[in-house]
Amino acid sequence: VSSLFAQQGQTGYQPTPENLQARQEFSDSKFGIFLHWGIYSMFGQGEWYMETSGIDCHEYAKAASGFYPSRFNAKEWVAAIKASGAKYICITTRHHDGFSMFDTRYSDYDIIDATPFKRDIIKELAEECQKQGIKLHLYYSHLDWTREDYYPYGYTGHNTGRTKHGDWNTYYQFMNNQLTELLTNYGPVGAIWFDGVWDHWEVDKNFDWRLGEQYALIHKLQPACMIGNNHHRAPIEGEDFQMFERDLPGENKAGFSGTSKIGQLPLETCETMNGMWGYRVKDQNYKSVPTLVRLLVRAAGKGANLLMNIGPQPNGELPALALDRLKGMGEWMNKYGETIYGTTRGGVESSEWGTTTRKGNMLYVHILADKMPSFITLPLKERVKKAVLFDGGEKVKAERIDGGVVLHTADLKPDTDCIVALTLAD
Ligand code: FHN
Repeated sequence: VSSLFAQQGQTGYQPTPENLQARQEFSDSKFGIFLHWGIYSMFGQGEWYMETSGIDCHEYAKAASGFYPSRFNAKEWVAAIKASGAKYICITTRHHDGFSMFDTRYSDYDIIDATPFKRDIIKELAEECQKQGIKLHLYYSHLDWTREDYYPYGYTGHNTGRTKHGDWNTYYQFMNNQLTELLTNYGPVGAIWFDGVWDHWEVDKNFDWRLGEQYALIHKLQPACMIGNNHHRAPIEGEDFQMFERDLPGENKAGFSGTSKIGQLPLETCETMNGMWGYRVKDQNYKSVPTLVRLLVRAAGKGANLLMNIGPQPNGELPALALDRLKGMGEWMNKYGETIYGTTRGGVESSEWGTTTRKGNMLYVHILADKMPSFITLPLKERVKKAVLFDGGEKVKAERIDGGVVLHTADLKPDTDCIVALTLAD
């Protein structure tokens, strides 16, 4: 299977030096914010509303003429996100419903032609990201529940009233035209975040998305632009990072990552702040700041970034609870970001008590448990020169044993993340 998928990629891909540098910066940044925003937000039932409720796509499309997010303010969004400590924003330019949130020449089903708002949200966001110094990644759906040329059908979208014919080549060209717009009109794009190829691969593993050609086009337009694809499989040639949905690398709780072996590329895990990607009016069940922080720390412990999702409201505001969580995460990152940004996995990647991150000769032991363990054993080859609490610098007893070091942690106070900083001998 893996060679089959490999064939679909950009054969002979050699990332440019700018691309390799972008990968490094991405890996170092550890934290991004995901935004699922579209006309689906108006229904308040998540981004799959058309499909899950079996709504005719032509009826659904009428909602566009009522899309007027009067409170949208890119400057406020970017400022709130930046203050959380996140280093990049990934936003849906076009989700499975097929509606384009940017000004596209290739369809009238877009923010400019189909809504009274007539403002290019992606442009406003891109300009503000540039101004405030945060990277912009663009989510782009391969799957489309509205276009007739998204044919043959895949796994989903059978009840949305599309005509059962269409020319696949037209659709492929349409996607490439839109990708060209996105990579030409919005300044430097940090990444294209693809989603939806699984729609065909679920029914036909051999379905040829012609990804190789598409990836080559992207890298030609912006060599530094990274490509990630949420195909829930091991990376394909031409991709620049590997992503995991609702799971940390190596886990498979959500059931999407069964075949995703961890490769050599930078890693990213995406997760929702409440339970839904797109705005869901009923779901006020936002994870607490400590829970979110612990997730971020556990991801960093596995060498992965956390891409934390928010579903903006139809009026253009970020939900108050999301803003509260952004603020809380920012306060934590201001104090402890040094143990997260620019780190790699620390060696002990996941344990009930927590995880570890590493930077140079510093090893950070993140104790994420509510009940402090009496001892923590670390399989360390290096000698520990110094072991202190990151907060306050109090000494922590570190005892050399055969094959490692034992930290005496019984007297430490549990916290969201109680961090012991170890200085290792060179
Ligand atoms: O179907 C989408 C879903 O709406 C959302 O965009 C998530 C984000 O990872 N990805 C897809 C499911 O795999």
